[in-house]
Amino acid sequence: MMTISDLNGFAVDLGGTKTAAARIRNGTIVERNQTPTERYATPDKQVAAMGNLLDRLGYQRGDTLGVAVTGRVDSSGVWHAVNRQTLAKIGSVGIGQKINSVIGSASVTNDAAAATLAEATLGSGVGFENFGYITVSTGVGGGLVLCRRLHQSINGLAGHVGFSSSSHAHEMCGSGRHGTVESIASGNAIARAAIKAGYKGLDVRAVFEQAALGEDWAETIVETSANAVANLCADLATILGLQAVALGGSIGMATGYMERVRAHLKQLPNIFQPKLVRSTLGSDGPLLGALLQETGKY
Ligand code: BMX
Repeated sequence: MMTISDLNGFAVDLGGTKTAAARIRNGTIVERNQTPTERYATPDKQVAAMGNLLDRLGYQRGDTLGVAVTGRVDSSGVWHAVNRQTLAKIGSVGIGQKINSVIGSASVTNDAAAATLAEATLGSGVGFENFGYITVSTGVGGGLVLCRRLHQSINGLAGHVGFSSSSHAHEMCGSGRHGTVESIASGNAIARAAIKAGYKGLDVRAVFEQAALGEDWAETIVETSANAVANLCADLATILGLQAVALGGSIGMATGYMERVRAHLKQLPNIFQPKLVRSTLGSDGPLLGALLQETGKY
């Protein structure tokens, strides 16, 4: 596997649940810290939280910095929530400019796109010409490498695979689209389904524990999520000819989840089954990818 020995600098990953920052030396995260992401914080507050994390790592204006965020970032650097329930207050802001004026110069990219770039360069996607990455986390995000290049679009939506539709989903998604994969398979969806099943106050981890103990209601929720993600993998393989799909995110990497996805994929004809692999970079992926994007080393 390739390592990037001269990848040095700082990175931030603002996800739906936590915001992490890291100091990276020779392509390795040597120090990191994190704080919960405030769902209702304004962009100014989100940038201030990034700045605090970076200060603690010794970042100084002028140091190399890459930033990954949940939500789409369009080609003019404007940040939008696709799912407005995940980040309620960000509206449409020039996030690069804001970071530049408060912290320092940085490129800003979608978190899942950054993770895809990192996996394709340093991790589970190395060697594949057409590769997809899916993170099953607070939301369901993703990225696509086509002909060895990260596929991007002017509106920043390319790769947002969680907003494609699923035959398993029957509710309105926070994106405004009915029946998306995210609305049935994500961490937020699993927590909502547990409440609907009468188990208020259980977090996603607890739902997985109950499923592992053989509780039917929890088993159904986790299985439905895995089935929706398996069919998403098959759809991506069908439309784009992906050779492999990597699963990441706290749910995607939870014990037994990938095996469940694989079991559903195996029910399909071979041609619709991409190779399913586990993310090798895990939560380091968005951080490494953000810095790769900033330095152009990919
Ligand atoms: C959502 C979307 C994506 C993001 C994905 C995973 C928003 C706010 N986010 O699909 O941009 O990549 O979630 O993000 O619309 P996470 O928050 O689960 O890390």
